[in-house]
Amino acid sequence: MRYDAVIVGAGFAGIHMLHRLAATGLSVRLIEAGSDVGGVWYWNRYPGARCDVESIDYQFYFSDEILAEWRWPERYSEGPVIQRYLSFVTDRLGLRDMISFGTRIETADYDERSHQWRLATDRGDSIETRHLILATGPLTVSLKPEFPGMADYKGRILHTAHWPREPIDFAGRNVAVIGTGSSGIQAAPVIARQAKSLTVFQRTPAYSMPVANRPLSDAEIADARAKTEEYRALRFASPGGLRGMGNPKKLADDSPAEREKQFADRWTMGGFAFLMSYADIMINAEANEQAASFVHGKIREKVKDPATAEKLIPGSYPLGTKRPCLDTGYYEMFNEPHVSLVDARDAPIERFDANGIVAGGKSHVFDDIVLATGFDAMTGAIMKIAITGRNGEKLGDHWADGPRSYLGIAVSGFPNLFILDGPGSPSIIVNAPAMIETQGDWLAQCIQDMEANGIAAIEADRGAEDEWTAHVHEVANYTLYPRADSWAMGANIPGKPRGFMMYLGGLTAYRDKCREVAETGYSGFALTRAQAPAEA
Ligand code: NA7
Repeated sequence: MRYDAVIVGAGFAGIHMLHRLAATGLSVRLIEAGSDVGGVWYWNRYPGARCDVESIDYQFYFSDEILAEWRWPERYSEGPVIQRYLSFVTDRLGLRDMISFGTRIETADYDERSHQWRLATDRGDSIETRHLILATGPLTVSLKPEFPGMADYKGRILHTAHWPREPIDFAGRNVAVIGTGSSGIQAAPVIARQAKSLTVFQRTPAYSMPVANRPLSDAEIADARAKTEEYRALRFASPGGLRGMGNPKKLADDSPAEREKQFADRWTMGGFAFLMSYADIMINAEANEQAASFVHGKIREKVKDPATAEKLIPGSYPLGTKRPCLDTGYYEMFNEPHVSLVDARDAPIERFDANGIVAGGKSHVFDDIVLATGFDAMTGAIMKIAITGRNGEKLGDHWADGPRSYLGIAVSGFPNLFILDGPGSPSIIVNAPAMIETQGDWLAQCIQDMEANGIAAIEADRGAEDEWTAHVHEVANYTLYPRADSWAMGANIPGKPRGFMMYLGGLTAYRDKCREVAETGYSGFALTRAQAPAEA
């Protein structure tokens, strides 16, 4: 099989890229491991899975038709609704026949002479393609810790990132949830409503803010549709890829009373509005501490047992430096008599046994254990493919000290390999669909320019890669983000190189940089002309 371009992964990035490239008339194939589109929303089917970006923002804006035809039921969408949306988009754009489901790319080798990538799939197929586009997602490869004795456990073990397709009934069961990131915090209150008992095992307390979800009225939908042009412009002009929400003021601009009101109003608005109470919360430790202290107060207000409340209060890292969670009734759940918290600070998980978990010397009996333990984020899915570039260089070796890229899209030594939503890009630190449209539009234009100008290969210069990678780290070090042991720092995976993996300069600056690179004839890239056919 031979294509002009192969895309790997049928989430937002892959579907948008497929649409853009199919429209150019190139032959394109999308390869997807799952049985349907959706990406992270296909795999993460755990109860309570919900997007933490508002539905009106978390969608494509490139098609007026799709915007007019799809109606979001809620302010924050449930996972299955987003999966259905992507399925709708795929069919509406006539893309489904261009997707091979149930297939994984295992190896990718670049042939310098022909400028082709040779791919091998887990089905034994060989594919040749000029352009290889990885839309494999930042949160794809799950992290499943190996606790001693895990194999002896007789009950059911579930992972939030690989939830079974059939409904799971927790009625009458004693359930454990390990992990208090977004997945654990969303799943636990839903499980608690069914289960006989729920025990949450917490290693690091999270900051969680109320999502304030609600149905969207017809009037709100009509209003959003009428403002399509305005919203489209706003999201691309905002650092976060959103319609707004940011307060341009710094904390010091307001009096203590004004700050308290600002925090309270934004807490009530719900979602990430609170995190954007002041422009300097993520760069100024004092502003951050004041916002954090407001959240601590809220936790103490919500959780009736003071000892439990103190355990739930985070203190070891600044607010927002681990992605904050948005919840519906997470803290309140601990007021229920059948819900308890085991804090690893005084009772770390020692092992599993046949009946459950031993923590802090105490045995806990469970029918089900839910692992909400996260992902090998940003690089995990890319590293699952054995990628060999020019001169036999392995991507794993090139990234041995951490991911390096030019614009988060291209890697030196790996011509015509493109990464979407990956390390070195703003990725999911900004609104993902806005970011994905930015990169997909840029890359579709780049490939069209290559076609039009007889360019067979494009490759990031080592110098441009060095500079961009240094810039990504420099911007991160200006912020408070590196102060947390987060997945974005690679800190949740033992032995993974440490460094903040997303570009924190904002979507607007990133768009400007990508545009400038294209307008200057793809500066920072080496372009190789296709060889003229030999004369007869
Ligand atoms: P996260 O945010 O990485 O959360 C994983 C949680 O699991 C976190 O509380 C971890 O504690 C905990 N964890 C991981 N390994 C262990 C072990 N071995 N023992 C105990 N606890 C453990 O993943 P999510 O799936 O919740 O969310 C990922 C992103 O999806 C999220 O940021 C949003 O962007 C959407 P730790 O904090 O490492 O101490």
